Amino acid sequence: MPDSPPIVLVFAASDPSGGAGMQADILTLSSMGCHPLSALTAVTVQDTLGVEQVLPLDAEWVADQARCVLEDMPVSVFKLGLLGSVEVIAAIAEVVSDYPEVPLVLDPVLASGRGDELVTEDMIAAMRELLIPQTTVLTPNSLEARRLAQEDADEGEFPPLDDCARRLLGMGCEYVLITGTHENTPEVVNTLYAREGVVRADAWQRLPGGYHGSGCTLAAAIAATLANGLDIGEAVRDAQEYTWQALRSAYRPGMGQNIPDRLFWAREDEQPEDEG
Ligand code: PXL
Repeated sequence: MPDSPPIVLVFAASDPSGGAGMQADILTLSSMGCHPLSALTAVTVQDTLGVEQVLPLDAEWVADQARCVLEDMPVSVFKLGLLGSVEVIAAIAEVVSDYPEVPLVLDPVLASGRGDELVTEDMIAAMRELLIPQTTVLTPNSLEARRLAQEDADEGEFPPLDDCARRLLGMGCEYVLITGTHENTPEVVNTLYAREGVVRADAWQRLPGGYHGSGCTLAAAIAATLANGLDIGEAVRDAQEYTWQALRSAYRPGMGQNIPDRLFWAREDEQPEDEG
């Protein structure tokens, strides 16, 4: 029997549109050669146009899903997406604290790409206090980085992104990758920070249109490259390359946003006009 591929345990919410959330993570991890385990945190009702409802699961059920598979299989990396409630955040924080040697990728999902709010202020506080200190790589977009870093809402102006990264590292994570899709720059610049400063900054051609699930794809891809044994710099670079290719090959199955094609490489032969 062949060896098992590296195993990644995902905590995320279901997205029935297949664009973001658990479905995006499972597709990405499988496409990148990992075996995904899934602990569902919430159920959403949404399509490619927007999120209509979010129902968090009972926190004990989330912890039980994770503990059951963790006792059966060796997990190489944890990946966290939309978490649904303060109670779920606390339950996950407790589970992962029993595995301090397992790298943890935290995608701090605060709102959907289309602007639907997906967290409360209490959930942001719980993420800062309970999860960021256990995080290996935090993957906020620039909007999320500013919100997470600004603990005092009365502070007024948002701090510059370098400052946000320093503050987030000060909360206890090892690395922060701030993505630049929402910044007003000709190219998208994603910057990886450690306590010593900038580890790398990568510029990508800005692709037209809106994508549903691009952040999930990138964070899951980082979980996959880490699980495949790459060091942090290479892991973040390869994950960005994969994500950019998936976005470039995106399709529009409904009336709303484009969905990244996480299996772009398997379809390359079907598109002879695409140089790929
Ligand atoms: O893209 C962030 C995200 C993550 N997880 C779920 C989502 C979304 C955005 O809509 O619905 C379940």
